[in-house]
Amino acid sequence: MNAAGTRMPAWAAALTGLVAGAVALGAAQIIAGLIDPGAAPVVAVGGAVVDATPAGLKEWAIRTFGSYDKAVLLGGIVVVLALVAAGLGLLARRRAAYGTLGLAVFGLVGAAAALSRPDAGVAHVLPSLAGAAAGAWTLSRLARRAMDSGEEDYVAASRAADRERAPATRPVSGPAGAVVADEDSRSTGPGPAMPAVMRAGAAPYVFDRRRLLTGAATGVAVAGAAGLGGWLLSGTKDGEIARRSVAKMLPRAARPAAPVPSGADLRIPGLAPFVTPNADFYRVDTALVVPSVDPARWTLKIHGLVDRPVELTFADLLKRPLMEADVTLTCVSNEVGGPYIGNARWLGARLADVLREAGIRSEADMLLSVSEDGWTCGTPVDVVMDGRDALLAVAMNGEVLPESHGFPVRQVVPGLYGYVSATKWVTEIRVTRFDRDEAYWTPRGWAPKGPIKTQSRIDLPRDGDEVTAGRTTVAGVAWAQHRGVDAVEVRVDGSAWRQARLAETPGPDTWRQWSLDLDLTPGRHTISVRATDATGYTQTEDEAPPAPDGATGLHTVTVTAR
Ligand SMILES: Nc1nc2c(c(=O)[nH]1)N[C@H]1C(S)=C(S)[C@@H](COP(=O)(O)O)O[C@H]1N2
Ligand SMILES: [Mo]
Repeated sequence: MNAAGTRMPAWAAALTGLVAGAVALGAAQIIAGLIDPGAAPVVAVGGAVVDATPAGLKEWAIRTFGSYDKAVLLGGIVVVLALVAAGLGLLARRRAAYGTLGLAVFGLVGAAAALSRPDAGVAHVLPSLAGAAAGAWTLSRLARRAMDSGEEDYVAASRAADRERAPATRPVSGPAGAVVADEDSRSTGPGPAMPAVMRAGAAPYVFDRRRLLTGAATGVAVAGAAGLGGWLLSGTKDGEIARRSVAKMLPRAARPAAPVPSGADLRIPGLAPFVTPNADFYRVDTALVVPSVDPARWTLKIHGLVDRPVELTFADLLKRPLMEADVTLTCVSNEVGGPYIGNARWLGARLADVLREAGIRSEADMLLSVSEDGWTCGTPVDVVMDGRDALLAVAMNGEVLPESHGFPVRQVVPGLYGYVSATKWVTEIRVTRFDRDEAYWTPRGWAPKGPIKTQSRIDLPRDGDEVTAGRTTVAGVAWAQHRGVDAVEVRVDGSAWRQARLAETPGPDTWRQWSLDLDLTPGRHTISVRATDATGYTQTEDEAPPAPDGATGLHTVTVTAR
């Protein structure tokens, strides 16, 4: 039959594939919105990619794209999908079955990725499978719409020819429904005349650009509406409502922290403020979609090597005496001089007390905490039990935890990098042993244990800045959580180290601001900083990359004085 007609042009075939792909994703999104946003195929595949990505590449991504790494990954997946969808459209032009087959393969890949996610249920295959079905239907429908008009033309033309001989009324569409124009009926507006390729005995296939484009536009609109619907359904608003209701329930601290000493913040423009506002707080996690946890249904199970397993509700947690603590979080993947550090005042229940009630067995040395989305974190038991302010935190800087920072409950343990201590959306703590269990990052090239290394950073001037010759202020932050910073020194052009002025701190668990006024002669200068912690240890000049257990080396900036 095809031999009788024209073939769809390649661009048109690619377009049918693209639109089918968009409809597939839109359909998947709306169903995922009903089930779980994490089951959306792009998110599920992205999550699988994140988990499978070697540590080095992930580090590179975080370094290169910063907080945008997730957007870049999702964007990359969408671009790949678009290319494949266009390719499927081209294949389907040869044989319709190829398109269906390709979409089916896609549906299965998405479903497998969704099932592989740690928090998956069987229902998580639905978005991908339904999306693939919707995509396949759209693809064949669009192809027919663009190409089978020739047959109608042929029929219509022969009828018209008949009518010419015996004139009859034209079909009219109307409310009575007697003759309703087919939704697929030919457009009548200006446009290319249909080349009715008619050969004896065969219904010709004719490519109709207009019909393809209107069909494609409908498909794109449907896909967009479905995608938007899915996004609205996926509970972004529910999360805000839940946060607001929790804000009303939050009790005052039974043990409030003393106000932050006024001398903790030197208030130098360009210097990181002592308290990092929540909106500016760095975010690092593997979650492509922020887990949305309903506090009314949240529980924390503590089990494993304990005498009495416990399960706490959110109300149980709030009934406990809550305490405040100023703690600076740091990410192990932070480069020397990097931005993945922030300081906040946390409100929460003392983790050690909760664990003591469960009765930790003596052979246990690891707390394997698990988040809503299945991420895991291994924290040494002795660190949590040694009296430091390790918390199950519910508030950050006087606000309910933001969703991206772990709402409704996260761990905070002073002195340990976030990947081994700061579980967000925490729902479970398995008391276990390091020789029995492994947390998420361990098989991915990061050390099982991660105490924070003594470090310092120059915030101003910034690398590459031009400064006026003469008096210049250098300032920054230094940290050695739970040991405390005792000294910060600055070196210009390899001369002798000079003591910087230290700001006050509320305790050893936060970073400490420092500053020093320098006299710079005109020309290029290299400025380095180093910190000494309260154990007397001075940070090493030896350079090490972030993996496996934190970067070392001195932060150095080069400036030009004029
Ligand atoms: N559930 C979950 N919690 C997590 C992570 C994660 O990937 N998932 N990342 C950890 C890491 S590596 C760090 S550095 C801190 C960062 O906390 P923040 O995003 O609130 O700054 O969260 C920790 N908690
Ligand atoms: Mo981290």
